[in-house]
Amino acid sequence: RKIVFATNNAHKLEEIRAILGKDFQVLGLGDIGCKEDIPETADTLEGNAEIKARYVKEHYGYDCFADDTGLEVEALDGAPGVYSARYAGPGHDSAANVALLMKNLQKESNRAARFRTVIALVEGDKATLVDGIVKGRIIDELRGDNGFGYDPVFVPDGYDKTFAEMDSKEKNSISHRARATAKLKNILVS
Ligand code: ITT
Repeated sequence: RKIVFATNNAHKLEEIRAILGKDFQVLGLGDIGCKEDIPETADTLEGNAEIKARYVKEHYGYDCFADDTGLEVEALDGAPGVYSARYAGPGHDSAANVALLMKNLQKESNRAARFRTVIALVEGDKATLVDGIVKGRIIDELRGDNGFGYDPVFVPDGYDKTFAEMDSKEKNSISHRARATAKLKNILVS
């Protein structure tokens, strides 16, 4: 089955393709000729995921799903959360976001955090939302070269290594995105 995933993030696309498996042909925004940035104007993951998916349906006509993901840090009252992609400000990359997070947690002993992914599936004019959470902690150094974004500083509960120290198969078996995608898959096959 063919389905469009409304993302500009190549890492997310790769992860979702691996998690959904070979029964699905997942097209990215580039594959449908969508080159513009979709404005993410909501202040919740749910809102932004739905905006992205509905935008594609409206402008390109495809049933589609979108992922909005945030890192929620307890000691920072849930920040960076929905603002995870632009924590260090517009135009800054992931390295700057991670550096700012390290700085803001420097003297903090409570390192608890969680990743949360919300996926919005738009079929016709109906939107369905599912989410996936993985709990863990933020360490005070960067470890590992795999993954992307905040992966080098996030250690999931029950593990001693960061997501960036895991191979993609291991991350994709326990991650926030894997959990949300499992729920998506159930909907798509039912
Ligand atoms: P799209 O909106 O095009 O899907 P994006 O990268 O802008 O891509 P988000 O708005 O969901 O995605 O931003 C999420 C931020 O959190 C972004 O900075 C990512 O680097 C980071 N992030 C998302 N998923 C992650 C993961 O599995 N591991 C580590 N960091 C992640």
